[in-house]
Amino acid sequence: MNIGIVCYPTFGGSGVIATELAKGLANRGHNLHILSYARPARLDSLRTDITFHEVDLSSYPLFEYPPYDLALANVMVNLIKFERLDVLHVHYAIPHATSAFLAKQILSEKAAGVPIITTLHGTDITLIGSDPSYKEVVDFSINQSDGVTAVSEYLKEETYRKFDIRKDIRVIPNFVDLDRFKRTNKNHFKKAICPEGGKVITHVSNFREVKRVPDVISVFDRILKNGIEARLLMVGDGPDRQRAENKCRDLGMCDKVRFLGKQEQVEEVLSISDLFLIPSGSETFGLAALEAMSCGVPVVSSDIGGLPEVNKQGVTGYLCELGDIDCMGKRATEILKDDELHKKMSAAARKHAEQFELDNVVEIYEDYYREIKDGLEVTT
Ligand code: GMT
Repeated sequence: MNIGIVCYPTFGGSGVIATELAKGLANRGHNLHILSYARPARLDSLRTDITFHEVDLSSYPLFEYPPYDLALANVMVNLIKFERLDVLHVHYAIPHATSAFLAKQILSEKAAGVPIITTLHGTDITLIGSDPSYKEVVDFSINQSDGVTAVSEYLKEETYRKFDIRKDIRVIPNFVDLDRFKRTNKNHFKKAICPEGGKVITHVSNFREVKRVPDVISVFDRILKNGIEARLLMVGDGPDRQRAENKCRDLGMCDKVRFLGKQEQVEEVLSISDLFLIPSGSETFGLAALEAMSCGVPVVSSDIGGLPEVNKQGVTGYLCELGDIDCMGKRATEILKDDELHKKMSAAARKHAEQFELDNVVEIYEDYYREIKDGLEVTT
């Protein structure tokens, strides 16, 4: 099939999933086109079966905000027309599902057999998508998609609760490349981080407010106060980085915290990690937690959204109520102090991650494309 995939190019989860899906589909013999305003972070190698199409935003004096959704629809029209796409799969509803609807309207019967599949990822539903300034358009665009998927049961239910959706939403969970995200020997790196030994605790995110990065620092502070010799690695960057840095200065523990910024090889950092912290205020799935688990790292998380579908209470780690720093600090300490428990949780984390194996999920998407396409051909 000729498949178009639309995504944000950022380090965030939806861009990662879209890009890894494109690579997985290409490995299965399909021809892929990725559309975005910049080359996605995980589209790192040159391949003849994946073409990247950068959506170009021409500036014009009247445009304070150049209309990205129109430029994107224009690229979609050209791809459907000239590359003869069989499927157009958009990740994150805003504005991708709306641009896809517009492209189909423009092409009319020329796009009749090309299904638009929308994958809902997170804040496109839970935060910004349900904001009154976008809600009506998001609702309409989801209902106009030929197929709709959500990355967790939680997100499916939230979508029905927040919008007036008349479509069947299929849950297709996020996935992980088990070969890439596995524990490997990085002792030299561990020694550089903890020359005198000790535990390594890691957090990976885009440092937006929903990630509650200052909570990570507070939990780490509890771990230190509980007498554990440890270092905290903060991977990623974003608006709350400064707040987090200020917090470690206030707590006088900057020497134990390393802000590593955005990293391509997260699996190397995870390979030396003993615990992963994800205290988010909103999380429809928590791909970063799954990647950590795949590297055998137990997780302490908040118990909100889709996190309980990924992190299993008492098995792969622990879940605490949102903002409950005491609980998170206590649970983290429990795991770090008890080698037997740590070993058990580490093995269980990897085992649970195996249920989200990349190839299996890519095949589920492939079948879903065929199902929706066949359905369209019957009705047209
Ligand atoms: O919705 C967002 O905030 C952005 C999105 C992203 O691009 O990172 O994150 C969401 O999608 C990820 C991939 O499906 C999920 O793993 C994240 O849990 C989800 N983020 C939130 O719900 C905050």
